[in-house]
Amino acid sequence: MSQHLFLPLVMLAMCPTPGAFPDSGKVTELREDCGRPEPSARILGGSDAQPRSWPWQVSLHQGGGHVCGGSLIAPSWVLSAAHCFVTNGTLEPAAEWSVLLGMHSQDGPSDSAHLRAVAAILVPENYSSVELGADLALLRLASPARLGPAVRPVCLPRATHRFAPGTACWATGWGDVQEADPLPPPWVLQEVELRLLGEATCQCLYSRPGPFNLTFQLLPGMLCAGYPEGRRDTCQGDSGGPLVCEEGGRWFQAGITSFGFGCGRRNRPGVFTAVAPYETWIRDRVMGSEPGPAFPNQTQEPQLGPREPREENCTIALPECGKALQPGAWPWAVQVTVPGFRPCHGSLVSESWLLAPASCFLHSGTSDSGPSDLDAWRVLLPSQPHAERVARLVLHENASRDDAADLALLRLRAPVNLSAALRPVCLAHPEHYFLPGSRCRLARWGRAETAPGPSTQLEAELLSSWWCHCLYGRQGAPVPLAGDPPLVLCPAYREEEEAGRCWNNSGWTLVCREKGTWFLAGIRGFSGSCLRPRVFAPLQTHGPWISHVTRGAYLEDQLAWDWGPEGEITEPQTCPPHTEHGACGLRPEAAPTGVLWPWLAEIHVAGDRVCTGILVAPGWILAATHCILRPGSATVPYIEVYLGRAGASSVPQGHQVSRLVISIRLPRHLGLRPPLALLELSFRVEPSPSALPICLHPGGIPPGASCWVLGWKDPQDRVPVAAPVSILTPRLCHCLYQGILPPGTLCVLYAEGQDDRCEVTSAPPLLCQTEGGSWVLMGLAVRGSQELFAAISPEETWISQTVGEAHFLPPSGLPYWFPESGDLCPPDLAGASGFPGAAALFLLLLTPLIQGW
Ligand code: 4AZ
Repeated sequence: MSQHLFLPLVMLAMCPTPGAFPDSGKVTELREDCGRPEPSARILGGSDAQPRSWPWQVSLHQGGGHVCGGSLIAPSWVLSAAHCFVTNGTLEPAAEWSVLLGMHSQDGPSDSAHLRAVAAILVPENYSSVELGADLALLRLASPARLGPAVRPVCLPRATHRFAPGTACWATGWGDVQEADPLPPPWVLQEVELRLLGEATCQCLYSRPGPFNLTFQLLPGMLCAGYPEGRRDTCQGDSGGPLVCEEGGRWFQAGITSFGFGCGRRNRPGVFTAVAPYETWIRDRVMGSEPGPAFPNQTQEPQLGPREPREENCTIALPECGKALQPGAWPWAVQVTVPGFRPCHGSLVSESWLLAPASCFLHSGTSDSGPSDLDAWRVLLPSQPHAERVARLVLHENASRDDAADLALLRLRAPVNLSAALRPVCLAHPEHYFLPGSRCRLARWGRAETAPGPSTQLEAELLSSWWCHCLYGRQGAPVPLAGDPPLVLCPAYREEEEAGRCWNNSGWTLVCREKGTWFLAGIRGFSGSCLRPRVFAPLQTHGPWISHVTRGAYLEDQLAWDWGPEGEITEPQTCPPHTEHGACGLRPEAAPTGVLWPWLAEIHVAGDRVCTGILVAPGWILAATHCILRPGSATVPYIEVYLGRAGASSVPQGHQVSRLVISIRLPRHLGLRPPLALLELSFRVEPSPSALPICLHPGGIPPGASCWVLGWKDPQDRVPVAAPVSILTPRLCHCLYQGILPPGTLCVLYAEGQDDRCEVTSAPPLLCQTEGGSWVLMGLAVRGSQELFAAISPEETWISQTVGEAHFLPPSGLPYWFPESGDLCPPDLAGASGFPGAAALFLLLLTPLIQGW
C-alpha cells in the first residue's frame, strides 16, 4: 500500500442494524451477512486499519512469509490473483501455501488469527500473464475458516453489478508502502481509499507514453482505481487482495489487486481484476460447497461518482517535471541562503520540496531536533523576484558519513506556482537505468567557492561500466558486474571552451536527458583534484527516501526499462593491461557515437592535405614526418588535429575533439630525415571513448597479436578502415626487400582476398591488439608503401624523453633482430622482392622449416 498518509478523516457509514454473526449456521443467514464487518467503533483516518475492519482480508504465506493478499468469500474459499501462484507458466503446488485469517498485524498472533492449509488452487485456463488479464485464483482451504468478528466473508458482485466510476472504494493489504519500500514493523494491515476510474479515463492515462514510450492496453475484465496524480495506490505484496466498495451497508468486492506500472506514479493507477465478470467462473468452481460465496443483488442503481472527469479528458493533474526551455536554463535551479554562509545550490523536486547537499546545512546550527534558525533561511527560485522561506529541513540519515548520501530535503513554507520557468526536475525510480550514451549536463550543486561559470553547461555522455572502470578505475582489476542499480554514473565530457580550468571548487550534479525530459541522475561533492568530476553517485538509490519524505516529488511515471546488453553481463570482465600512466589502447566494442578508434587522428596540414596521426599521450600525436613536412618547405605549417571522428561526413560529430599543433619534434638522425614526428597539441585532451592514447610497443612482435593497418580508403570521406595483416619477422622482411630497407622497418603481408587497403599518402599506422586486449602502435607507413612501416620501437628513448606520459608496454615477444647480411636468405627469395606478396606467402608456407633462422 503506498501513500497511505493521505487517507481522509471520514467515518464510514455503518450498517443500520448490525446482526449477530453466526459462527456456523444456515446458508441463508451467512449469505445475507457477507460484507459486514464488526460494527465496532471503527475510525478511519490513518494508514493503519483498525482491527476487524476488513475481516475478509487474508494473508497468503509461502516459505514462511507474506507473499500476497486474498479475500475470504466463503468459509472454505479464498479469492486471490493468479499471478501469485503461477511462475513461468506453471502453477505452484497448493501444499506450499498457507492462508492466515483474522490477522491484523503480521508481527504476532492475535486471538482471532488462525492458519489454514490450501487444498487446491484454481486459476482460469486462459491466464498467462497479468497484462493479459484473467488474473484471479480460487483457493480451497483444507478445512473451513473459523468465522467470527475478525473473520468474515465479503460479498461478491453479480455479473450484472455495475460499480460507478468515481465511487470511493478501499484497497487493503500488507504490501510495500512505496516502491521497493516494504511495510515497516509491526506490519499492520494498511487501507487506502481509491476512486474507481472509468475504462476510458484509465485507458487514456495508460496511453500517455511518458519518457520511455511505455503504454498499456486495458482489457475487458480489468478495472482501474486510483488517481491521475498517483500517490495513493496498491503496491507489491498487495496483489490478490480485495478492492471493496460499500453499497447499502454491505461491502462488495469490486476488484482483485493485480498490477500497475509501479506504485503511486502519476498517470499510472492500479489495475485490478474486475470480479463481477467472473461470477460464473467462480460459481462453477465453488458449486457444491456449503455455504458458498454470497452474490447479493445490487440494491441501488449505479450513480456517477462526484469526481469522474469526462471520459475522454484525462489531463494529468500535475505539470510535468524535467522540461527545460533550453539546456542550462534550469527551471529547477534553486539557491538556499543560510545567514553567514555562501548560497547553496540545489534543485526543486516538487511544488514544495528542494533537494540540496546536507553538507550545506550540517554546520549551520543544525541539531537533531532541526536547525534553530530556519526562519532566517531564504530560497531563491528561478524567475521569482522574492525569496521563499523554509518550513522544514530533513537530513538524510547517512548524510555525514557517506558522500553518496550527502542529501537534505527542504520544505518550502508554501508551495510555489509552477510554470515553464519554474518547475521541478524529474527524479528517477530505483529501477531506472541511465544507459551508456545518455546525454547529460553538469549543474552546480552545493556551496560554490567561486561564482558559477559557463561550465555549468558542460555536456557529457554516459560511459558503459566497462569503460568507466577501465578508464578511471583501478587498471587491470576485474570490472565489477554492472550494478543493479549501477554503482556509479560515469560521464565522458564533450570539449569545453575553458579547458584547463580547475574543477575542485564546487560540487556538481549530473542531469541526464531522456526523451526530452531531464532527470537528476547523480551527485558529486567537492573533488580533491582539478580534474573534471569523473564518477557520480547515482541518485535513484535514494528514490524511496525522497518519496518517503516528500510524498509528492515528481518521480517519473514509467517503470520498465531494458538495461540492454550491459545488464546481461554475468562474468566479470577484465581491463586490458595498463601502463604507469594509466589506461591506453582501450577500444569500445560499439561506442554510442560510432567512434571505434579513439586514438586515430586526422591531421589537417596547412589546410590542404590530411595525414593520419595517433594519440600517444593526452597532449601528443605521433605522425609520419614525410606526410607532415613536405620536402623543401622551410616553414612550420599550420596544423589542426581532430580526434573522435568516424568519417568526414558522418553526423553527429558529437564527441569530436580538435586541437592546434603548437610544435613539431623530430628525433636527431644523422643525415637522414627521421620517419617519425611528434606533434605537441595546444592543450591536453581528456581521455574518453573518443580520445584515448594508444599503447606503444617496445620492440619485437607481440606474441599472439592480431594486427591491422588502420587508415581510410578514401582520403575525402575518411571513414576508417582496418586491413588485417601479418607482420613478417625482420629476417623475412629483409630477405624480401634485400638491401633497400633502413633498420627498424616492419613488413606486413595482407590477408588473402583483403581488398580494403588504406590509401598511402596519409601514412597509415600499423597496430596490433595484444593477447591482453590492449591496442599497441607498431609503426607508421613508409612513404608510398602499403607494406613497409617505420617501427616506433627504435625511437623509444626519444619518444619517452619527449613525452613523459607515452604508454610503452613492458617488453615481450620476439626480440628485434637485424640480419647482418642477406646471405642467410634462401636463394629462391633473393630475386623475389619484385613480388613481395607472393614471395612472403611462399615464405610463410615454409615457416615451420625456417623458424630456426
Ligand atoms: C505487485 O507487484 C503490484 N500499483 C501490485 C499492485 C500494483 C503494482 C504492483 C499497482 O504486486
